Amino acid sequence: MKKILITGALGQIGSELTLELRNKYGKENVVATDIRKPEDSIVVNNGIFEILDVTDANRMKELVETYKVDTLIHLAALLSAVAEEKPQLAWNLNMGGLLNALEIAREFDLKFFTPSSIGAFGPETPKDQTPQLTIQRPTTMYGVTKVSGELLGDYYHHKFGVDTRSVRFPGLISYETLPGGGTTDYAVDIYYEALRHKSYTSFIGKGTYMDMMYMPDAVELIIQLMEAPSEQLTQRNAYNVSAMSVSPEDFEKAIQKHIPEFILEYDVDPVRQGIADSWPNAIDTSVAQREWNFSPSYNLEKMTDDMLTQLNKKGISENIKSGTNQQ
Ligand code: AKB
Repeated sequence: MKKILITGALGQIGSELTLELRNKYGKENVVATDIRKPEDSIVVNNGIFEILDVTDANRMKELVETYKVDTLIHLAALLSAVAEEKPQLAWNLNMGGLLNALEIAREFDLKFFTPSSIGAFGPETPKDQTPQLTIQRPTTMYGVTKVSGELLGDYYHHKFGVDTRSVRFPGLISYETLPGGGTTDYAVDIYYEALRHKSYTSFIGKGTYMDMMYMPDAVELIIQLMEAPSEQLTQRNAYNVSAMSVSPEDFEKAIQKHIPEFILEYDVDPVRQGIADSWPNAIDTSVAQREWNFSPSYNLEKMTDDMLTQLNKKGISENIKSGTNQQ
């Protein structure tokens, strides 16, 4: 990876990955792109930033040529809950953007990363220790686009020799950028609300287990996978990755160790609960461990400790006292 272009750089993953890549590979070697350009964003202001709508193949190609890019990290996509509200838009954006990106990776011989998700599994998939290779019959449009994306990754690798790499991300938890429109978003909201109000009403029901990961591990693993020798990688569609399998009451207990008064209540959203019920409880990550040494460092306790510390530093709890809200 010498010159990297990132799409969706202002999203939940992109905003942290971009900064880490700039640190590691040099500001002049990372081109961040997104469909919007907010003036107060650190991603926009501390390095190269270009506007890019990923459905515009000509503009994507122009940027790849202008900056002499050798690696494309394609993150722009709609998440599960919003994709379920707008399935046609989700198909057009998730698949249209991906196909443009893969075509450009083929034409310019780029190394390529795009994330898949635990959303690529469905109700017929084994729920526990979900294998790397298993039934993938998702019942959401998000899942349909993720399975199609995985198949395209395989296809472009085998047919055209593109160096495609991907992982099936679980719910990602971070204190920097909020996720937008996902089923696992409750796992981020719960920390903000614990600090603001010492209570949270979960839209995901008690006893619902889903895989999760703290963002520093997610950023690290993308770099690790992209740096892994090509010949070691057997799964060009996407690797299972996860750091923990967690239910709302597990978060409750972990937060109560820091904020004993914290109360968790439930007001289940049937749409997002339906999506969560169709996903695995806990996936098996042994193939990623074996092939490129995937090894996350944050468990629930360590993540909770860091999340609350970092959010406190951002002044989230002080906002309760002052009555202002900077989020
Ligand atoms: C979502 O909830 O849609 C995402 C995901 C698991 O892919 N966080």
